[in-house]
Amino acid sequence: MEAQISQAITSGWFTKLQNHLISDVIIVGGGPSGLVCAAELASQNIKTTLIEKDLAPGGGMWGGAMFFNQIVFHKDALQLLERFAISYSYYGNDLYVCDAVEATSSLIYNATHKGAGIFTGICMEDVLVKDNRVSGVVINWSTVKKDRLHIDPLSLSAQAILDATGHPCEVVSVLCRKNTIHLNLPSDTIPYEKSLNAEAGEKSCLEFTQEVYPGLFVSGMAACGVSGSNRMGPIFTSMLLSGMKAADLILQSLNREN
Ligand code: 48H
Repeated sequence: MEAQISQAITSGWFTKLQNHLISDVIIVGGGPSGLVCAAELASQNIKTTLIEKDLAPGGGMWGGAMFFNQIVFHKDALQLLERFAISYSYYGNDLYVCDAVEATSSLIYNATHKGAGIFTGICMEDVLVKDNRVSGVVINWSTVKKDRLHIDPLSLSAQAILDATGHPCEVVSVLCRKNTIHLNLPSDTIPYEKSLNAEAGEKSCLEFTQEVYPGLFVSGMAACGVSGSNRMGPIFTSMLLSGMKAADLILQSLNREN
């Protein structure tokens, strides 16, 4: 019995990994923007892999603000709340409030249920760059990185990569640090986000959700970081909309390539 339990776990996990060694899209980071993008792409039968360094996806969504686990959205997010079956109540001034646990778990459920392959406890440590295009990510166990063990990584390939790593914009950072490249942005160095301004931050997050280098897209707070935009504080409208915009842009680029 015990051996069979272990065999079921290991064979299931390795089958999943082998099935995702080559994908259409790799999303790095399982916060709200990455999860929305994963759910949308997977629902359109795009082979989607999501890498999350923590034990559970959800990123900054579980904690609301200062552990008060409520999530605030502007009315622009209502269509997506309905689509992902997230309950909400009206607060006033076009703002709506949701339970963070329900909202986060609904996004995770939608992404997995539509068929995205989510790998947790694994982090992106580098990118694959071929012919002036990002064509994959280099991965390792998060514990290996945390303990600074000298263990070589594996890599995953895809036609498009999304940096959904939030504030540190880790994929774009490593690309810029290790390569002399020109980003599709005003500056080739990453300015990182500016101080809090809710309206400006929400607007520019959506505006700068884009392809920043061939094969590499940004969403959510990573879009603010690479463009030097304001942070918006604990309001999540643009995170959901940015995930949808990233999915649309990636679909267009896959259609162009194929
Ligand atoms: C694998 C990684 C790696 C790596 C990081 O921060 P997130 O929630 O991302 P977004 O952009 O979808 O949402 C941002 C939102 O949560 C937020 O922080 C807001 C609105 N802040 C406003 C403000 O003013 O502060 O999630 C990113 C995810 C996390 O789960 C990380 O663990 C993960 O990415 N991640 N996964 N490899 N190298 N780096």
